[in-house]
Amino acid sequence: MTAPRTGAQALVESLLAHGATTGFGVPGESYLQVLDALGDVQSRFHLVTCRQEGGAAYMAEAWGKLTGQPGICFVTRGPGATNASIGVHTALQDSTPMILFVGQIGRGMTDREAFQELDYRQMFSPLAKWVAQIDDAKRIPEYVSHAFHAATGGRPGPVVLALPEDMLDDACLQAPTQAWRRVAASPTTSAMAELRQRLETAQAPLVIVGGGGWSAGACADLQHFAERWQLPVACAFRHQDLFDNLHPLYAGDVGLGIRPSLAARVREADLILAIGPRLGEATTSGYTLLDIPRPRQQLIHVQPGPDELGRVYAADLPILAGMAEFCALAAAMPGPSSVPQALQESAPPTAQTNASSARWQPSASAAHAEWLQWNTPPAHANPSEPPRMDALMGLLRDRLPADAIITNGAGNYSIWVHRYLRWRQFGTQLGPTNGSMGYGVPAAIAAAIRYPDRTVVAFAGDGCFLMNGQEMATAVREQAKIRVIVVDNGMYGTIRMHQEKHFPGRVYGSSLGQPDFAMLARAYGAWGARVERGSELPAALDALFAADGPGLLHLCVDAEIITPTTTITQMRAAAKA
Ligand SMILES: Cc1ncc(C[n+]2csc(CCOP(=O)(O)OP(=O)(O)O)c2C)c(N)n1
Ligand SMILES: [Mg+2]
Repeated sequence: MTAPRTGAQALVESLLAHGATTGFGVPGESYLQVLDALGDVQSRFHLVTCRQEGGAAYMAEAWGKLTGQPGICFVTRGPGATNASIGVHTALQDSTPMILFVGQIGRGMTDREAFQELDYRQMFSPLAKWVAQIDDAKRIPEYVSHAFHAATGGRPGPVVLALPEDMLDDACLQAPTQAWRRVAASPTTSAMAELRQRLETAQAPLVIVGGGGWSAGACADLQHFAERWQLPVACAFRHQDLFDNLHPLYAGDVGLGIRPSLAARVREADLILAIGPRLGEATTSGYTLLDIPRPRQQLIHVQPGPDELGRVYAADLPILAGMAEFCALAAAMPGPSSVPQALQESAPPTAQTNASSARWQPSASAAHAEWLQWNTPPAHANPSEPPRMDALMGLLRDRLPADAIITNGAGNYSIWVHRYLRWRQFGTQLGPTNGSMGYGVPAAIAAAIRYPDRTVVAFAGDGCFLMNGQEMATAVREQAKIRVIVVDNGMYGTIRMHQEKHFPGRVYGSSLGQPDFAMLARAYGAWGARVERGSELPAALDALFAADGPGLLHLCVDAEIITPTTTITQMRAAAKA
């Protein structure tokens, strides 16, 4: 028992006890007491006041993705909770630990459709790992501990906790619990033995990494394991920071618009070791790379939670394990034993490779060479043309430090980002695998608050930017040094692309106007400039990176160039043919 305090004070005390230092939110009269209690601990907990709950929830999600600690978000009842739901869906599909606290109507008014009343259990049950309401202030320490463990344990994900406003005034004498501890399964000895034996006999294995719950240590172990066996490693959609892209074993990313030669490698592999990814629609080219339910390739599927194992794919070897736990054992596992003389003669082992891995080492090197070529932006002779995304990527990757954090939302502009940038270390890519627009700017703000000394670049389309561009005001207030690049083609380009494929020439509902994004940035108090010619790009980037606070480049690109490989005219002609 501790000194008497209100439920709101006990809640804040519990957050501190679990190590939370930062939260994102939009205030509401439903949780004034929590705001008041947070005001008392300002030096220990930073509350970032946002402009829309969608932005706040994305920031909390990005915080969770970056740190592995649950991202904390506070919103008010009905209208606030519904706005925040986009971030909860992102956390669900991206396996990100997050806790959304929602102010709720008083307990005595339930089921009257009181002002802004919403049944959170019903609304969030398909979106969150766990949804609950704290009806008894004495149980706050129990619920908060449960929330941290539910958000982080097994497959990480979002938790929603409703806080009836009158409960927040009740007394709570119960002390907070000790800080949460990560709970993860370890692979069994027999599973690791079987993995080793399957690798020994494989002819063309491929590792695909992805999903949530990774850490820098897990990535380092993954690299040791891959090196010992000379395994080619591909990264799942928007998980390109799990393996050093310049490592000779890096094969590329298995995402939307996959490199055709990598798609062929996935199809032709005889063993897929999927460490973490669910192998969802974006990672399997619309469920075409692996047969369902029984892939043609042997499948070893490692998942942090039991639900995905055997759900879509009948794996030959399902392994329930945390990423760190699996990679630690994989790194410690002895390398390949020698193989029959005949095989050694066809591919003699080198100093770096050992016998059985030598079988596929040339193929791993070829995959990396293919990727390097795919990743090289083409040269363009005429810089007086509108700025080109491939040229921008070429310039950017020369100047970005290895620890720069890159964010984006959804849109065709992201295809160039994913194709031409290079990720060198864990925790440098924040992209929504649920393809949610409007993510780039808020995610960048969270990243810049967490790592004020690192370079943070947010990419947004003209459509994407205006879904959460209002958070530029938050960036300015927080002095979050984000570098935003708005790729303006005057349209919802992805939708236009699909229209041209399915209804060539019939464009409806996908065109946008062209606001002055640079002026808009300046209106928020940020630095802003407009780029209309490719030749202006180098100086514009210099100025963007030199800006004191948040900055924005408004890039007026040629709408014709709809992907790195095709134009609208070509696409329309192909669809009509
Ligand atoms: C929140 C949300 N709404 C709608 C969509 C559907 N959608 C996917 S991409 C896209 C267009 C993106 O436009 P923009 O940001 O301008 O990028 P562009 O494709 O033009 O490069 C839309 C509307 C989505 N993914 N997310
Ligand atoms: Mg656009």
